[in-house]
Amino acid sequence: MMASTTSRAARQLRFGRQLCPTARSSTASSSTMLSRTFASTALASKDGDEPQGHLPGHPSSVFLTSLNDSFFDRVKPKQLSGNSNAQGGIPTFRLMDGVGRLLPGVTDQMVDITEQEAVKMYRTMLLLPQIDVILYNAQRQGRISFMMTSYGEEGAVIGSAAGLDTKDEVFAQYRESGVLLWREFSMDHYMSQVFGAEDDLCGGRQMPIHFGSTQHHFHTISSPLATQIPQAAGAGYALKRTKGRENNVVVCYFGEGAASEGDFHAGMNLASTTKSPVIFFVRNNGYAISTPAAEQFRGDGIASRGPGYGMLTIRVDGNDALAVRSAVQAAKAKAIAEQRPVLIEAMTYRVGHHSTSDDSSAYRSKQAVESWKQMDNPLHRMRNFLTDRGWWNDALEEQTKAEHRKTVIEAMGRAEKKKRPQLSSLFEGTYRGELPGNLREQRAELAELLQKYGALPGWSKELAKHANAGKDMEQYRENKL
Ligand SMILES: Cc1ncc(C[n+]2csc(CCOP(=O)(O)OP(=O)(O)O)c2C)c(N)n1
Repeated sequence: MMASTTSRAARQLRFGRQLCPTARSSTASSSTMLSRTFASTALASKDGDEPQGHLPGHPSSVFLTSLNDSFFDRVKPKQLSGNSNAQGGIPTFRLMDGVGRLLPGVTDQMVDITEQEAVKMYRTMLLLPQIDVILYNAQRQGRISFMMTSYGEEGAVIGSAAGLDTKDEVFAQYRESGVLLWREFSMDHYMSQVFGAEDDLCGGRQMPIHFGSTQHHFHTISSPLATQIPQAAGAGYALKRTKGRENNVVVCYFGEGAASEGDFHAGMNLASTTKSPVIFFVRNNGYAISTPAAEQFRGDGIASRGPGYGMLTIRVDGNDALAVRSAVQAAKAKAIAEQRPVLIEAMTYRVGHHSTSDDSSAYRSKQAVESWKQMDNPLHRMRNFLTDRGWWNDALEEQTKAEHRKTVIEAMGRAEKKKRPQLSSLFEGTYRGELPGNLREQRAELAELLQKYGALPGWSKELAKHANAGKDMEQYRENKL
């Protein structure tokens, strides 16, 4: 009898909300706040269904009768509730101070890293600025078309790479080539991609630094922002359903600017509702090209959005490579154990220009950039951490930088001498089987243009850079095939 009354009441609540006015009126006169746990408990059905409240979601939500107190614009992390002095929004996890000493209360045991791994992290972090400076200059000299650097974000990129397994699936934005380097992607492959050489894994069809490598579980980067976010959610769901991949996660990198795209919201919700093991790793570096974070959103960074999707969330000091590594390790463990996505917001600063198409002095002062290079510098902090333990010294620093420089310059020299892919390959690879008619037409048009203009100096100089110097296109004149 009780059970049928209860389920009838639950149905009424769901469809007609009959009991709500009673509950509200009885509370309004007596108190400003009343837990509605009692109502939910009373309405739990006999066979153990979820208790039905008058609203979906949170059955223990309290009633408020103060209209003003009922509006809210921020989430209060549980670590801060009860701490009336706490200010400054969502807290940030860090292990090292600004110069690389462990914070009070943090022990080596908590950091839990071997000398070998810590040194590998720092060596890879040091490689990034070497590549950046050499390729940035190469672009300025007209040798490559485009370049984006990782200056200032070495800790976020390498710290996160170190927290993952090399078989975890990566969906990157474009500033995370350090993840590939951590996974031993060769410098020859790196340079072949940037120079669009014949042996580039992407067939020379991508803009520089838009890497992809199946072997390294690194999905090819796309220029349109945020497209990787719903793709990562889908891949996370696929991973969840694939036998033998129980210990892997998907990690999806993006900038705080990309988080303004609709795809961000679609991807977050998809991963959350499908309970997929995805780590969403947002690099909040303060700028989306020329738009400072303060003009991009009004909420507390991107971390504040996690709870909106019911997502476990952590904000981490992105310039503390060890804290990032620990946060990613913990996020991965939770994503697998609890079968749910995790959002990590890494707070960092983009020290370099957005890309070679940008001059950041147009929208921020050089002085501000210089002070960021000093403050919380990820490389200095990691170096001091190692030096304090006797794991690093000045001689190793100089030697490593010289080795890196040599490796980068030599690989660049080799890539620059390589031929570009033969022109006809431009039309291949998107479709399996027969080429669609529109692409056959375009291929024939290019073949005819080459016949007409190929001998002109500008054209012939470019054609000579390709394997077969464009001769492979002759067979496609007049849309013959
Ligand atoms: C859909 C789309 N809109 C705009 C752009 C142009 N664009 C390229 S990068 C970028 C800024 C992205 O900023 P953020 O995501 O914060 O990454 P960051 O470059 O700071 O690492 C913009 C607007 C684009 N590539 N795709």
